[in-house]
Amino acid sequence: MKKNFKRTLVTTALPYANGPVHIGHLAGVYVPADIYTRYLRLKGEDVILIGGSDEHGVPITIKARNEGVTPQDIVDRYHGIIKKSFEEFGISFDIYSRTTSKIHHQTASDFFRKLYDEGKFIEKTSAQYYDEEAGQFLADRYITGTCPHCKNENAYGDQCEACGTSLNATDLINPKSTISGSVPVLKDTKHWYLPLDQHEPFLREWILEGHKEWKTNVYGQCKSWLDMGLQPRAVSRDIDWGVPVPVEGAEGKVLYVWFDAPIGYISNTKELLPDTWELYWKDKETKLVHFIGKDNIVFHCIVFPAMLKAEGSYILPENVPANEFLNLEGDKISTSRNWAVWLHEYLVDFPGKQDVLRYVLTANAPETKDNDFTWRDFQARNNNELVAILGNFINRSIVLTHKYFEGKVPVAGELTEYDNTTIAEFASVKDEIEKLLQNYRFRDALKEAMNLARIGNKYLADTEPWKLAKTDMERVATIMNVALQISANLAIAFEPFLPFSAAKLRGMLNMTECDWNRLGEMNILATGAEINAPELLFEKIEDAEIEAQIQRLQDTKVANELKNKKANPIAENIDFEDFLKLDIRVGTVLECTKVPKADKLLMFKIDDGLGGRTIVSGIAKHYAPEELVGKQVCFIANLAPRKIKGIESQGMILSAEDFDGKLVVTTTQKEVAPGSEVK
Ligand code: B3M
Ligand code: ZN
Repeated sequence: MKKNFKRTLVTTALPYANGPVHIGHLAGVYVPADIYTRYLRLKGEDVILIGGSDEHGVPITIKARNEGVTPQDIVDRYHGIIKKSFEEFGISFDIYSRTTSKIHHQTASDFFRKLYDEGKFIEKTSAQYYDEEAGQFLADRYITGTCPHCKNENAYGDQCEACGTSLNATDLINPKSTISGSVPVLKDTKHWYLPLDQHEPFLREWILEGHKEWKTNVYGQCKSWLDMGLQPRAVSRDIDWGVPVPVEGAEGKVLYVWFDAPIGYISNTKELLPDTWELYWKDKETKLVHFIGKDNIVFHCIVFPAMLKAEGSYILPENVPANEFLNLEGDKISTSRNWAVWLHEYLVDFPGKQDVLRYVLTANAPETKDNDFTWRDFQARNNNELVAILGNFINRSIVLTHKYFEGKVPVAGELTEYDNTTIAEFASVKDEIEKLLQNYRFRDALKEAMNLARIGNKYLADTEPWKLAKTDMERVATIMNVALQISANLAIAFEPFLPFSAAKLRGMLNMTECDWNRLGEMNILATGAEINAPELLFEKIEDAEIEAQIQRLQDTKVANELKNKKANPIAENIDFEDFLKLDIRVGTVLECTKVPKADKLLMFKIDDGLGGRTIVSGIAKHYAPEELVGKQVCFIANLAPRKIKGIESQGMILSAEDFDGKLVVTTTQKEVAPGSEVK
């Protein structure tokens, strides 16, 4: 049964402030949340959009350590970059704050303390790895060792990245601290646990019975967690970066990042609305919606609700419309492999095209399954949809209004049957979009909005006002009035999806207000009202721009492959006598030419200090002939001569072969006399 709510509180997952944000973040969480919030705002509802950076957790401390800076330096840097990216893409946060704020530390600390005082945690002592040299307990990520499953020697204490198995640090064979390199010892430590098992009956009832309407991917994940049985979860850690555990004797311990981060939603609301925040968090008539990615489902559907329930005064989420993942050109987006389209880089290459990315990411959103972003699809959707349909219709409507009616909305005469069917189609689409938006089906909602533009485009193509202009200006006036009213409708319908373009369009149409409730009406623009000069809403994206992006990804792939390549194993040992048999010399290249009909071969004339010799070498793919003239090279001088393409080659030039097959000729570190021996 659907409740009627008075207000809506929308939260978006707090991204870790240890790197910039990419298209996967935008597609999975921030664009859908923004569409939803903008839509409710347009309807005049009471809604706030809360965001912020997640600035605690072990990965941030590891990054800081690797760079030789403090965790605070890291989060200051990335919080700034992330916040700016969201602003640039029009994510309309009412607040975007951070979990290192004072108000958050206080809020999270108080939250913990209340549960602690009321006995809602259990305390357990367990043995954890401790680095005696560094004098600190080690988070699982700080321990490496051999994976018991695949024998990878560089497995982390929480996971082996080679075979994907998740591990406990105590599973590792030969554990080593990454801080000091020493062998860690086990030492007892006390922690607080949230007894999720005790909350299980409630969670089962609340989710499995009470929220059957949740997206199937979300509901399914919850069900499988619940069916496996919940265990108590530690909510504190032995590290020095985070919110200190507010209990005497807990020095050196902080709240586990997944305990404090969701409380960040509350802290940020408090920061935004110091006097009225409780209305959004504690009033049953508030609808709380968490937008997240699928890897965060358990925390938002099970752990955080259990925390809120245990606290007692908070409402629980009404929905958690988590998305699946967006892939990039067929591969999983990965920060460590730099396989991503970073938002701040996109804006350098495509300035002013925020809406294009918003459009493509929504049209192709990973709502029900993982989806793929490809640059070709990006180009096609821009050129064939935004430019050819939406942009084209708007441009024609405004250009023709200027051409025939001096830029003023003309008076409509009698409507034909065709006009009426067009208008009717229009009116029905509005309900459809609303239903979809309310059910978090943003890609279908966008399709419907685009359908409005299609209807408009078809209307002009069918009625051909430019032909009637010679004979029937009254009819032309009616057509243009309808076309302009459709344009005004589009300015409303696209506002949640493409806020920059919608604002530009409203500017052209001189619309001062934008009210979702008027969507479908055909008298939004008053007759006689001025229309401004047309501006292009979208422009064609050329092949070369797309090819440059694809090339960049290709380069990333090659670079990654090189990074992963290891040197070949060393060949069998040889005797010193065998080595002495080789006569290696240095010579100066006098001439170098291509060998005809052999695309790999170069012919060298070498000054070997003994009257000169000819050597043929297979490095034409790696050097232009003139590049090597005058340079010194090392060569094997006593290799039996052999004929290559009819030329007698008297020796062999030595080259190093890089992991990607690239050949680089060897030379000496300083110039030496031609004929010098290499020993
Ligand atoms: N920072 C994980 C993530 O960025 C985590 C989300 C917190 S939401 C409270 O995927
Ligand atoms: Zn493994």
